[in-house]
Amino acid sequence: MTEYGASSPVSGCEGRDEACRARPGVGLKPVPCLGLRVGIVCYPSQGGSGVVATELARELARRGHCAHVISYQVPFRLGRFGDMRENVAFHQVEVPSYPLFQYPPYTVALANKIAEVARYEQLDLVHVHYAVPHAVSAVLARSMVLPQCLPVVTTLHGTDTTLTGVDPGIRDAITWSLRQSDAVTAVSDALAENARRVFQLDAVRRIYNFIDPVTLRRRHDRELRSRFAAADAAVLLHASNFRPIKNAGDVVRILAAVVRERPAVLLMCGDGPEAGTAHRLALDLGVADRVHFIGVQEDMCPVLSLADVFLLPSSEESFGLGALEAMACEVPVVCSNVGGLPEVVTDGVTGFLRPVRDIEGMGTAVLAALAPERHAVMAKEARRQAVHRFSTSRILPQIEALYAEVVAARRAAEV
Ligand code: GMT
Repeated sequence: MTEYGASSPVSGCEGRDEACRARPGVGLKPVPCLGLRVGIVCYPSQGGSGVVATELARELARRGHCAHVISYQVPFRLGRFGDMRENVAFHQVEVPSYPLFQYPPYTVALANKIAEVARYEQLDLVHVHYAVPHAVSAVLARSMVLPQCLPVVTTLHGTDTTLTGVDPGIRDAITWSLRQSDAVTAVSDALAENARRVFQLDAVRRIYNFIDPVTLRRRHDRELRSRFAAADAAVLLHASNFRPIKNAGDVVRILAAVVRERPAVLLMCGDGPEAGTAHRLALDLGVADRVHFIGVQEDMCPVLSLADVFLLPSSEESFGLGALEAMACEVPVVCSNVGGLPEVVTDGVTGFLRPVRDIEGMGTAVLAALAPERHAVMAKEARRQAVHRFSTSRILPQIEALYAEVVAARRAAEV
């Protein structure tokens, strides 16, 4: 593993202390840190990129680095106080409002905050999650502080590459910010390939999302399970932000197909625009009494531990973090054969991949996965692959190595 020496001063960056300490109104002292000081920029809302960024901040702290999470509110998986003692700090972006502004200038406010945190906390680099608009803000912030002191790493998460980032209204700015980034990563080979093509980037490094196998493991709770399901009923689970691409209606349709053959219930975890539609569909299909909407859950472990099969019939999914978290808890996955999902789920081994909108196919796959002997083998293999291929011990060294590389390269370039 990469070793990081103590907070050794780096050539060319010595002056930043004075420059930043001069900024009034920041009440906290910089956190003493033996590793790298990393700014992490993300969306705080329920959603994969914010979850990955939050887990990364925690994991970096565990490894002796300091993580400074920058967003407009505390990310939902970051405890308000709990993480603060662990070298994870939160910095809120303050967005000005003024009658003239029909749209709040968030991109500028974020750049301002990144630069302020970089100076005051002496960040070694900033790592933005989701390019829109974070990469633009980070590159601007880098120009505002001493450029040799603030490498920018941008991680693409999905719709920033397939949807929002390629909107003609912002595409050129996003492309520019990616080209200006010191490194661009993507969470799957499929997304990396897509990004190279649509943004015409030479190098996009694939670094998979990860799970902590120690905290995320199956913990049986028969009493809790019995509140949702009779002893003979299978528990199907879907967890998402219920955006249209998640096809929450298809989750309900798959349940309806399954209950024609055997008893089952469905837990719907999370919240979002299509939750109401899914509920009405459950009523229309006569399965509403078997569908439990359990809302947003900060700790997914108890929920995943109730499940027998995880459903993710999305139209698009660059990785499918929910699927990986399910696998870590011994839950086979039935999902669409799109984007990065085939890199996470091995068809017929840790779950089943079926074409998007293939309700009957997915229903049949759920029944196959629930066959007792097959289920036991798949559950075990799902956990094994999650740990072997995606655990923190495998992925974090790749991120640390990338950080060391970009820090060294930028400093060497400026000497
Ligand atoms: O791309 C998005 O819609 C946002 C993003 C999010 O914040 O939820 O989701 C993406 O990032 C996750 C973490 O890397 C991936 O697991 C999801 O597959 C991906 N979503 C899509 O590609 C639709």
